[in-house]
Amino acid sequence: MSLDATIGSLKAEISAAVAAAADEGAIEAVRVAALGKKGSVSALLASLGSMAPDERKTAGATINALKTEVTALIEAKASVLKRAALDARLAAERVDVTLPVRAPATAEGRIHPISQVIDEITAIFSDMGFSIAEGPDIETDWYNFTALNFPEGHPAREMHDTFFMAPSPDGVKRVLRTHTSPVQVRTMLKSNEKPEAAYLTPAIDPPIRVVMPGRTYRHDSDQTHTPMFHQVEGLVIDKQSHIGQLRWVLEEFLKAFFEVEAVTLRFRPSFFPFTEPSMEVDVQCDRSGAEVKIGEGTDWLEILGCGMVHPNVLRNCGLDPDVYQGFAWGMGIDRLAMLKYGMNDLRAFFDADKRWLDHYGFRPLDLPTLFGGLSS
Ligand code: 2NL
Repeated sequence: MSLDATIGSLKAEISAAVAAAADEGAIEAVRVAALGKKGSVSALLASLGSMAPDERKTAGATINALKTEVTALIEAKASVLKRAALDARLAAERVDVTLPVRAPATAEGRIHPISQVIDEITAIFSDMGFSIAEGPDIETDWYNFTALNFPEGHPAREMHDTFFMAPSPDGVKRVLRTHTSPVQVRTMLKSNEKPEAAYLTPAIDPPIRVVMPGRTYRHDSDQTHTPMFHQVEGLVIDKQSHIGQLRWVLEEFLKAFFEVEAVTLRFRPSFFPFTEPSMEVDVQCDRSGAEVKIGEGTDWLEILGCGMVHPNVLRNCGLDPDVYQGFAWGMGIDRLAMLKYGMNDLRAFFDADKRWLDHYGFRPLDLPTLFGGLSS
């Protein structure tokens, strides 16, 4: 084939390829195939070396003209395709400024009322000088019952509707804790799985002032009971702790928690294995409206249990009951939350219904503090 014919067909071939190239990748492939080191036009230029000098002169001019033309053709198409790609990207990534701004997680998310109430309770007791303690949900029988003066085989162990764990290879009997009292035992004792070794080893010296909020478990489920619920207990141990101080602590707590000026409490005799004497406490309230109002009215509402720590419990925790005495109390967090925030079904707490949480939940950055207002 003559050089002119070769050039003609090459030009037609490259032009067709350029026309067919649909995107930047395709036109780059055409450029490499024609002008790259092993490209068709480059191969033609390389063939100049084997030509006679006068033939090379005319052929060189023709081939170079082809190269210039092909280069211009490819560049023109490449710039069109580049522009098209940019347009497509701009169209695809366009922001619709008329859409509403999406709220940040801190504005959308809600704190569960139980978490909020635990924060409120710990804020109040921290302010009174108490520390906060937590412990395991799975407890040994010793920490949950024995140390707390529940005699072995005593019906009270069954009365707690206890979830007993399957027997474990180490021979230690375990339960889902039925109250947060074992955390108090752990506070009084060095944390030790073996009761024998823990015996008579106080972890900290009194005075002890500690509150423990947490999950508790009992085999009970109806409109006012869920198998998992929350309790907060408090413990004060010193040489001269007495019921007068207990009464003051409870009154101060309830005033701060319900955000009222005054509360009136009524103490009734009761029984718990771990306290002597034991008392149940009612708070004066008004139940005439849709919601219970604390701090006014002529009705009574049972709100907590308390008492002086039983000498056997002190002894089991390595404290000499002839030197130390203390008081303790316990109350249900879920019920406190329902009372304060006017919810009527306990089970809704654990339904994980977003609409309920949107309604009753708290904003994440509104942390309860006594100086900022507990729930404002
Ligand atoms: C209630 C009653 C109560 C305690 C809990 C306690 C803990 C230790 C020693 C003595 Cl380590 N007492 N806790 C005392 C009295 C009552 O709870 O009705 N809770 C919902």
